Amino acid sequence: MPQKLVYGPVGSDEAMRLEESCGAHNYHPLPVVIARGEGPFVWDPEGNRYFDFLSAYSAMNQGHCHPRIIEALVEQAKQLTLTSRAFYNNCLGTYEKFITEFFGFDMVLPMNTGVEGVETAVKLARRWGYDKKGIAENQAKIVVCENNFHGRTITAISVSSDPDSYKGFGPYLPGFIKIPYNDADALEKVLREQGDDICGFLVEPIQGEAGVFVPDDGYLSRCRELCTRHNALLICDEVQTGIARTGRLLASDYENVRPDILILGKAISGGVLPVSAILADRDIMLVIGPGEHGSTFGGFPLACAVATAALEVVRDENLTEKAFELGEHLRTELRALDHPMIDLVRGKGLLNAIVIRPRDGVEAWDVCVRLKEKGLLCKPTHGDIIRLAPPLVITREQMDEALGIIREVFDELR
Ligand code: IF1
Repeated sequence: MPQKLVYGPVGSDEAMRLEESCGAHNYHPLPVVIARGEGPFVWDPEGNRYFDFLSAYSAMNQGHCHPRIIEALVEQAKQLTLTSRAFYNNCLGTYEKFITEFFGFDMVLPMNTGVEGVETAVKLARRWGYDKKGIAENQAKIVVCENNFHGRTITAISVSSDPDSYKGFGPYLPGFIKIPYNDADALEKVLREQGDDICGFLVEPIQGEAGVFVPDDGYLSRCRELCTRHNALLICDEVQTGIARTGRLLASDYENVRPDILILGKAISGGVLPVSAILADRDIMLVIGPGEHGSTFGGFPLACAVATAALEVVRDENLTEKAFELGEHLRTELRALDHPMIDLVRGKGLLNAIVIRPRDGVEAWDVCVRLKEKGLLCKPTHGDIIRLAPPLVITREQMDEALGIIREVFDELR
């Protein structure tokens, strides 16, 4: 009898074995397999429940399988999924009106992944530099920050300072100038010296991959002033920090900063589909004309339906205010642990990190494994940092239960 191959769900051991043998080894996941999700929880195939304190790197701000978003997905899927942009469709314009009003910009350019948003912003800024600022052909420069994370394409790794990201993938893209993060004086210096050729400054309002590094108060607003003064575009990568995650709709709202180009991704779809976008006003956005940029899927009808529902959930469930309040609560309680292995706790809203002081060979990874065993999932970064970023729909009671798990694990490590 020939064996019948059936695609379908498998148990944890088999799932891990299959990924190991058939999938590229470009990730090193925590040894847990997720089979189902709802709100702030996920379950493995064996039925164990976990708090999801990673939220797919902040893509699941609205929680797993939010019924309103899933309903929008299913209803739209029955009507129309993709047209390409060769034709109009009856979803895109409605979505574009909605999202531009939601974030207060004239226009949107829809893409799919976060890094495509970054690519798009880089192209738009360069084109603006040539067409509007009068930079000589091929001379445009974009200023970026050390320890950034903007994704995995050649552009993004060309500006990375992490050898894991860029080493062995050269040659790299020219046209970038790297300065220290959280250093407005460095920005001022480079703008003074080379400002005529600088079309933009690309920055994360909080650096996620760097370990939830929160810059000093006033940093972003000074960057805003400097960009305005030197006629360079302020480009904020809010792929991770945007959409209520940090306790404001955008992290740049903390300083009342409005970027010239805003990059969004991840939670714009509530983690349901890859949806990203850049937003800008007309005078900037319209420097790109027909045929000069695009994507087969960018702004596809499913994405329009899902992203609209996902943003409505953020608004209607007051996720911004919830993230702010629960974030304060989380940090207060974590600091109160006063644990010898906790060097510091930092973050804004529900984008947080514990910096671990490794002890007796116990590192951040081991802490995450112990948390997993007690029912809470999170991911270490840089060996000594644990990111805590639950879905924003988590209730205060659920947060306290999760804090109980964290407390238990650290108590065992005293
Ligand atoms: C991975 C980190 C998070 C981002 C910012 C653009 C992108 C990202 C500010 C690209 C993506 C990710 C991707 C994920 C790990 C991750 C991450 F650990 F690297 F820093 F979120 F915390 N701008 N961030 O954070 O978006 O193209 O992936 O949709 O596995 O690489 P993308």
